[in-house]
Amino acid sequence: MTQVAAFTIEHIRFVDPEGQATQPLPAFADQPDVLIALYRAMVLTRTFDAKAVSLQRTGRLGTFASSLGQEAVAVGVAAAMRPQDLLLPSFREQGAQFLRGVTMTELLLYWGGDERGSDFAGPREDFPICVPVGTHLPHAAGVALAFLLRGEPRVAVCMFGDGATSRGDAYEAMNFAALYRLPVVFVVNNNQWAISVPRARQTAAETLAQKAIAAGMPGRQVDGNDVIAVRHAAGEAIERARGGEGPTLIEALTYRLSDHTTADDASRYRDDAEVSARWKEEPVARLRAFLVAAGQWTKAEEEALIADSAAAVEAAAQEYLATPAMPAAAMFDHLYAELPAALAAQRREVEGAAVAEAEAS
Ligand SMILES: Cc1ncc(C[n+]2csc(CCOP(=O)(O)OP(=O)(O)O)c2C)c(N)n1
Ligand SMILES: [Mg+2]
Repeated sequence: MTQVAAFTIEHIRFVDPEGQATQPLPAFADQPDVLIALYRAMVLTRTFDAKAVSLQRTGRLGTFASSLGQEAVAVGVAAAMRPQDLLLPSFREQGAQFLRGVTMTELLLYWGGDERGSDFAGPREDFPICVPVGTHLPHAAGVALAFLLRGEPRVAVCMFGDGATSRGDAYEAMNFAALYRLPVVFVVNNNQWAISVPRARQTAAETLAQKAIAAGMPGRQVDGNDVIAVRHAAGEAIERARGGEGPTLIEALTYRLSDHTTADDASRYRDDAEVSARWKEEPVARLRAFLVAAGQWTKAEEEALIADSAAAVEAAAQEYLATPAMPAAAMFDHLYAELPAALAAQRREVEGAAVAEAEAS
C-alpha cells in the first residue's frame, strides 16, 4: 500500500475560558484599543439581541434569531475584513453586520418584516440576510469570481451554520471556489445545533473543517468563543485570498446559548445541564477576564459600556418603532423586475383589500 495523501486539521486558540493566554498572542492583540473594540462590539451585539427578543415577546417584532454566546464569531470575522470586502451573512451574524456599518434600526426593520431592512445604507454591496439555509455559498463563489475577473483586490466572506454544511450547495460552492482559486472565505458558525438536530446527528465527519479537504483548500478549526483566535484565523484566510492563494474554510466552534429563534423552545430537546456547562465558555466573559487581568478594563468602564450600549439599542428600537409601516403590497416590490402574472394578481388583490379597508374606516 502506498499512502497518496495525508491531512491534518489544526485547532487554534489563544485565550482559554478563564481568560488566560495559552500561547503568545498575534500582533494585532498588542494594541489594547483593538481588543477593547472587539469587546465593545460583542457587548453591543448581546444587548441588541436581548432587546430584539423582548420586542418580539411583546408583539413588536417578528421571529428573531439571537446570537447569544456566538458573538465572537461574527465580531472576529468582520473585524478582519476590509471595507471593500463583501459579507454574505446568514441570519445570525448581526454582530458582523453592525461592524460593517449596517445599523441596528435597519436590522430591526428587517426582523419586523419591512423590506427596507434588506436595503441598508451602509455597505451597499454586502448581501442581505440569507434565511434559506446554505443557498448563499454559491452566491459567495460567484461574487468572488466577479472580483477575480475584474482584478479587484476584494474578498467575499460567507458565514453560515453547521447545518448548512450538509447541503449540496455548500459542496458545490467549495469545489468551484477551490478549483478556480477564488478570493472567498467560508466561515462555519458551528454552534452545535441546527434547530433541534445536534452536531453529532448532522454528519459523520470528525470536524466540519475537513470538508475543505475534498474540495482542495485549507480547512482550519478555531475556538469560536475566543475572539482573538477568530480574528486571527479570519485575517489570515482573508489576506491569503486577497493574495491570490484561493479560498479557506474556517470552522468556528461555539455554542447556541439561546433558543434557535423566538419561534423555538430548546428546552424541549436539550438538557439545561448542557447549556449551563457551555455558559462557562462564552466569549464576552472570557475577553473581559483577559482584559481585566491585563489591567486594560475597569469596573467603571464596564458600567459605562453597559449604559452606552443600552442607550444605543434603545434609541434604535425607538427609531424602528416610529418608522411608518410600508403598505402591504410592498412585499411584492423587491424580488422581481417584472412580476409574474400570478403575483401581479395577488398584488392587485392586496391593494384592493387596502383600499376597501380605507373606505370602510
Ligand atoms: C433550505 C432551508 N431548509 C430549511 C430551513 C429551515 N431552517 C431554518 S434554520 C435551520 C437550521 C439551520 O442550522 P444551522 O445551519 O446550524 O444554523 P443555526 O440556525 O444554528 O445558526 C433550518 C433547518 C431553511 N431556512 N432553509
Ligand atoms: Mg447551527
